[in-house]
Amino acid sequence: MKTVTINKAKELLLALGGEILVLTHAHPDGDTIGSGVALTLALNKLGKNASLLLSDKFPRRFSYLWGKVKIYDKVPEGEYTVVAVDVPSPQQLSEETRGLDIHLVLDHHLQNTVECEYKYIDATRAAAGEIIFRVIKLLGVELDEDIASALYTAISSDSGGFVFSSTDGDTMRAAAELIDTGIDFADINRCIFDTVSEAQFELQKLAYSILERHLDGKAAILPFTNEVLEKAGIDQPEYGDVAQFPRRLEGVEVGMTIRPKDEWSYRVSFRSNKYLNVSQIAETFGGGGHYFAAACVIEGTIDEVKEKLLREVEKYI
Ligand SMILES: [Mn+2]
Repeated sequence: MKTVTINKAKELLLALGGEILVLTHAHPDGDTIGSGVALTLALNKLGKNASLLLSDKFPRRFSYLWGKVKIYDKVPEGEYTVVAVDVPSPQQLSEETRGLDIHLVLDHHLQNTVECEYKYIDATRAAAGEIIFRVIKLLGVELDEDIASALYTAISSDSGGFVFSSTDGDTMRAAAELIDTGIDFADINRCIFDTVSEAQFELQKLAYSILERHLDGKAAILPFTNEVLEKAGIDQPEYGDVAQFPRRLEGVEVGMTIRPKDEWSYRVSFRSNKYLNVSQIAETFGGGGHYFAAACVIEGTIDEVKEKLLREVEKYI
């Protein structure tokens, strides 16, 4: 693996021939989908044969980006080059996409453990979308409304609507340029932050009733298990941004949302408020992320998972 500059990343993209697959992460958010769609559109504008490859289902809330590019939900047959966007670790890929040879990774996560030939990381950026914004400008591709909508989705999503501390002047300048193309950014923000599906609404109701506080109220846990979901009559849970909930409670520094992955393990999403580096905690369990938002997978029963989490969090809180 070779770490490269953004200029070298641009050169690598320009040199690509044949079919290109732009790979997004599992449990996709606006950043990976928006970055993926924007880069795919830009490569197509350069006359290249690029498509989006999903590691998971395309989220309905971003349906306004659907159909802008060719999308694969399964790894296609044949020869292709893979470029991954916003993918921090192999854990964030599907079983199928984890097996791919990745040519280039473009990402903004503090720790990136994806195996690949070349990697460009800028962890100072609030969103992978900011990196793709810069790459697209270096490629000399004009920002049209489709590219701008996708990039705005990416940047607004990961900066929490430009309110997280990761937001800086560059984030706002990129957003300003995107807004100037004439996109309906208010509607995009509504789709990202204000609209919940009925399934999400049901899950949110459940969330408020199962929230637990630990460690003198500084840690909060949302323990979704198959039993809890079943009892609430939820068979296809849509989690949406429920991971943001526990940290909103006064006095809570870290919120941990636990949900079933398979029979033996749980997926954990961390969100912290002021000082706890949850990326470091997620890493001890083989995951990763950012200072204030991270994720990992932990094996065990729900009680074992909670105990492992609290034992680790207690060291820093
Ligand atoms: Mn991201």
